[in-house]
Order: sequence, then structure tokens, then C-alpha cells
Amino acid sequence: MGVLSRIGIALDSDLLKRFDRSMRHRGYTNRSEAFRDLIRDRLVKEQTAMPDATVVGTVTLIYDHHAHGVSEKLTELQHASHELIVSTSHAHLDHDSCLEVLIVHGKSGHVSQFADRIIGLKGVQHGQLVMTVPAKVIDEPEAAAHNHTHEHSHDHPGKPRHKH
Ligand code: NI
Repeated sequence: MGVLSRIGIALDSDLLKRFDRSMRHRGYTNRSEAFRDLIRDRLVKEQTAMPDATVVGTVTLIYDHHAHGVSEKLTELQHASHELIVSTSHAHLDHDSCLEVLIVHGKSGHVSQFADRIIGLKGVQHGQLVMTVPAKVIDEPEAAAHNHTHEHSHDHPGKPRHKH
């Protein structure tokens, strides 16, 4: 975290009134904290939108386990992408309905693709992916960037190009 900077911003008074109302409704007691959360939310969205960014998240699914083949297909898809899944939790809501929550971790692009496929399965009634990152990734983008692993090739200076 950096030092505290104080800023003044110009805002339409009607917009500010609406913001204050929404803020109180959400239980905020001061504007600064509400603004900070809004800014973080925007930065987290930008970060998690980058396909190569490492993210954590949850995939929430509602399905009827009687729907033909849905349980088997869900298991199959999860095994095929097991490297993205940290854990799963299942609740039998009633006679028919199941709630499943998967904790996922990996590159944003892979996680989104996996979530799209699983939510799009025939028999899944509703699903939602939430992606996020720890605050330090937003606070120190430089450090986070160095966590990226990427393949690269290079020439050895002064030597002819060669294969290893
Ligand atoms: Ni169930």
C-alpha cells in the first residue's frame, strides 16, 4: 500500500446524492471507503479481463440431477480441467435441485472458457462465474507482472543461432 493521497473531485450534485443514498443503503458510513471499493472493483475487473492474468474465483451452478446425463457431464468436464479446480462443494437443495460451487484458480482465459462450457451444459439451469484477485495484485501491478510465466526464445549474443 502507498501513502495516503487526498484528492478533490468535481461531481454533479444529483449524482452525488444518488451515490450517497446507494452508499448508505449498502451500509457504508464514509464516502472515502465507498469510493475506494468502487475503484478496486473497477481495477479487479480490468485485471481479471486479461486472459493471461492469474485469477481465483468461484463457479456457482444450479441443476436438476434428474436431467439426463447432466451429473455425468459435469464430472467429465471437471476431470478434464482438474488443474483449474481447487475444490468443489455440493448441496442437495431439495428432492431435485443441486447447488454446486467450484473454487477455481488459473489463467483468466482458461477459467472463463471452462466456466462457459460448464454453465452452458444442457441441464444446468443457472450458473455464474466470479473472478477476483488478492488486493496486492492491484496495489503492486509491477510485482504481479513478474509472476507471469511466459515462454520465450533468445539468441546467445556473439554466437551463431543454434538449437539446444
Ligand atoms: Ni445434489
